[in-house]
Amino acid sequence: MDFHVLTLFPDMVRQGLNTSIIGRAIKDGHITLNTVNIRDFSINKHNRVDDYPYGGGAGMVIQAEPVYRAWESVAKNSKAIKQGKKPRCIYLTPQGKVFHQTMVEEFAQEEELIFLCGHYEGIDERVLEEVVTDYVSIGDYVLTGGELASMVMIDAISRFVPGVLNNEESAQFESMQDNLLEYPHYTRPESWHEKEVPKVLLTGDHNKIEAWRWEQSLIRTKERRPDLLEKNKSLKVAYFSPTGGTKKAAEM
Ligand code: 6GU
Repeated sequence: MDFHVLTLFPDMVRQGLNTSIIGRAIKDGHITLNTVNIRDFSINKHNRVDDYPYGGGAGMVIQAEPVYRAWESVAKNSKAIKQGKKPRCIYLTPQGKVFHQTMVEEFAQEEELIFLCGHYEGIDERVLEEVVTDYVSIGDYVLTGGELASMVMIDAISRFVPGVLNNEESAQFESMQDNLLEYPHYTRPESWHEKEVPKVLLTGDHNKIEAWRWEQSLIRTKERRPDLLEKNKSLKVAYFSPTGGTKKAAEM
């Protein structure tokens, strides 16, 4: 998977993704990360890329042409363009569709994604109309720019790229898969601050342990994210217990 990020702050994106699992995935070649500095495509002798908004008001607006040229520098080499299609280009904005796990898996099917990060008051609407295919928000709050949001998306999408997670990391997949939260985890010591590890986890009975974890997932979801169960209710989702029973979201 090839990620391209069009941004005024390429260092922020590179440094943020250079560490841990995603850093390893880049080093191992499972994903590529190409940051493009929009400022390198300035059409102004002082290297400016923003200007005052028509109609007045606070803040500055990023001009269409530098963004277009930055996009073009990536798009012209994309597989999509060679096939006569528009490359998938995601504009990070609180006005977008709210990002969730289903979108993660959908984007993970692409060979190449372009992320466009805005700053200041925004980007001239006309270039957005020409290059953007998807408007995405990472939640209902406002960030100072799209960089952190693009990093969030790249992290979540990369987990679905073959080779990025090792076996142990992949085993951690169940959470969110069925719109359920993960069960609680414990490691040594058996007793800590007079709190004991749940006895069932010490039995070595894997059926019992799986059943307990499944139940904990349901309880935890009901307590912390009842909205997820509500969503499943309307989707008529049934949970299949590892020991053969089922529970419908509607019965929770
Ligand atoms: Cl994607 N961008 C910005 N600038 N702010 C946000 C956001 C994105 N998602 C939530 N807030």
